[in-house]
This record gives sequence, structure tokens and C-alpha cells, in this order.
Amino acid sequence: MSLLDELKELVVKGDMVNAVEKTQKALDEGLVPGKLIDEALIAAMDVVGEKYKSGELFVPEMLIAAKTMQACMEKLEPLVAADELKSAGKVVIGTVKDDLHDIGKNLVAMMLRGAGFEVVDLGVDVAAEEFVAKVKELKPNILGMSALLTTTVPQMELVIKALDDAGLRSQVQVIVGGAAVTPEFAKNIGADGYAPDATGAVNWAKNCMTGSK
Ligand code: B1M
Repeated sequence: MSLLDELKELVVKGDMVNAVEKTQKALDEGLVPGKLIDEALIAAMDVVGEKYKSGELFVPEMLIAAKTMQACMEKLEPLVAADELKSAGKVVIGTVKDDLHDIGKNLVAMMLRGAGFEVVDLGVDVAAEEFVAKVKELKPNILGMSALLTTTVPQMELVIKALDDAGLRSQVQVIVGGAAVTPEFAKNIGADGYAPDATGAVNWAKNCMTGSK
């Protein structure tokens, strides 16, 4: 079994101590963080999602696997930290109201920071009023919203409408993403952008700042 497969299996099992150790071992052997994230950590979450859907795993196991993934990501975060001093732009990001999934949002925030953006992370379960208040207070170039549940994606439209009502919509570019979001949905609710993954979000944000999106 490859090192990446071993790491994936440890994350699925929620074996945090050995998963973190394996992450370090993989780095020591020269594997790059992006490969570890895509081929072991995200791949593990896909397996967990499938097992949950088929009734093989339950919420507590899903949570332990998620915490294990986050512990591994903490090891990787310093390695993708930006070395640029000048901010590439300011981003406010959060997971929408009633949604507690934050791994994907954290990954997007981490990669944006790595690309030199100043990121203010509002966390999870963020209500429309809070997004609007932060846009008003911090005047970010970009607002990012994440949602993983089909029941919480409609919150994104509420936020965009609330920005409009507050007269702030034209001042900020809005990008949405997360497993429950599609490009069509993003377009229909009036978002400026959508990305299927963290790399896509960074590329979109960079293009947004240079006006070429
Ligand atoms: Co939940 N859960 N969960 N869960 N969970 C899913 C999403 C689910 C698909 C599992 C399944 O049924 N197969 C399902 C949703 C079904 C649906 O609505 N269609 C589900 C469910 C049902 C639930 C509960 C309702 C279960 C229950 O209690 N009965 C409950 C809801 C709680 C709530 O939010 N109110 C729940 C709870 C949980 C845990 C708390 C146990 C845990 C989350 C822990 C945490 O996040 N801290 C959890 C987990 C871990 C998952 C799965 C297994 C993994 C999610 C994940 O982290 N993926 C998930 C199944 C799956 O997605 N395969 C599942 C890895 C992550 C890197 O991917 O977040 O998609 P993702 O992010 C990607 C892209 O989407 C994109 O980039 C990221 C990196 O590539 N992206 C953006 C994300 N945000 C973006 C923003 C952008 C741009 C791109 O711009 C701003």
C-alpha cells in the first residue's frame, strides 16, 4: 500500500495520532502538501461520505474522521503560507447559516492565505446579517460562502439579497462553493463566481483582483 493510501485509511478510521505521524512521514519523504490534501485527505472524506450514505458509518465516526483530517491539515498549513508581504486582496469567508461543515471552507481559506490574500474567516453557521455586517465593516474585495447541505444552500441567495438591500452588492465580488453548490445555482442566485475546489477559488480570486475573470 502506498503512503498516500495508508494516510487515507488512517483518516477514514479516525486514527488521529497515526494519521498526523504519517502526514509528517510523507512530508519527510518529499511529498508535496497539495498531493497529500487531494489524494489522501480529501479522498478520505469522499470514502467517509460514501460509507455514511450506505449506513456503514454514523455521525460520530464522520466527525472523528473530520477532526483527524483537520489535525493533518494543521501540519500542512504552515507549508502553504504566503511569503509575500503585500496583500493580494481582502476576503471575508464563512459557512452559511445552519451548516457546520468547515473543512472545505478552511481549505479554501488556507489556500487563499497561501496565495497572499488577507482572509477573515467568520467560521460556520454564519447568518446573512453577520455576512452583511462584516462586508460593511471590513470592506473586503471578495465575499466567499461555503455550503455542503442541500438544505443550507438557499442561504446563499438570502445573503446576496441582504447585500443588495443594504446597498453593498456592487462593492463586493461574491464567490460560492461547497459540495451542494453547482455553477448553474451560483449563476441563478446572482453570485459573481463559483469554484469546485480550493485551487479554483484561488484562481478565481486572483483573476477577480486583476479584473480578468
Ligand atoms: Co456531513 N454531510 N452532515 N458532516 N459530511 C455530507 C455533506 C453528506 C454529503 C454526506 C452523505 O450523505 N454522503 C450529507 C449531505 C447530504 C445533502 O445535503 N445533500 C451530510 C449530512 C446529511 C450531514 C448531517 C445532516 C448528518 C446528520 O446529522 N444526520 C449533519 C449536518 C450538520 C450541519 O451542518 N448542520 C452532518 C454533520 C457532519 C459532521 C459534523 C459529522 C462532519 C463535518 C465536520 C466539519 O466540517 N468540521 C461531516 C462530514 C465530515 C461530511 C463529509 C463526509 C465530508 C465533508 C468534507 O469535509 N469534505 C460529507 C460527504 C462528502 O462531502 N463527501 C458530508 C472534504 C472537503 C475538503 O470537501 O467541503 O466539499 P468540501 O470542500 C471542497 C469543495 O466543495 C470546495 O473546495 C473544497 C476543497 O476542494 N469548496 C469551495 C468548499 N467550500 C467552498 C467555497 C468556495 C469555493 C469552493 O468559495 C467560497
